[in-house]
Amino acid sequence: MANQKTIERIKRQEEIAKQKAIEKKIKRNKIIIIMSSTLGVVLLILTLILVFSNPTKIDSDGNQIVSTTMTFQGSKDITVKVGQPVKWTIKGANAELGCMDGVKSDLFSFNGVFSNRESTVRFTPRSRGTYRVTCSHGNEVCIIKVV
Ligand SMILES: [Cu+2]
Repeated sequence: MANQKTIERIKRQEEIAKQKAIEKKIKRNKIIIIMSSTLGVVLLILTLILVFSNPTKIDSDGNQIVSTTMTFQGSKDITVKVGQPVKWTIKGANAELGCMDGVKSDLFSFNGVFSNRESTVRFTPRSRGTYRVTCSHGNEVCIIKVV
């Protein structure tokens, strides 16, 4: 009888040890999941900061390189630095952009064609500020921030 009890006790202890090992494993997996999701969130935030801070690219001639797409809704707003020439490539997304083929602002005027092609607008912003870009008859196409 005493032997039987001892065997049962040992079995119980073994079961408890097994249970503890499983719990340890689960705990470790939880830590791994939390760490990797934290890392994922951090990477996502860094990517978003990089995308939205929109660091200006500079070509070998010192031009600030910007490119956007022109649709019937206009173009994405751009941010450029003061005193440095800008090479702004605008790609027309639609075949017929109509009045939006010509754009103007206090920084430049451009009578090119964006419909179904890519055109480059060049200007050098001389003073900081927020500039409206409009189509040929005055509707806002986008905003240029000079910083
Ligand atoms: Cu218009």
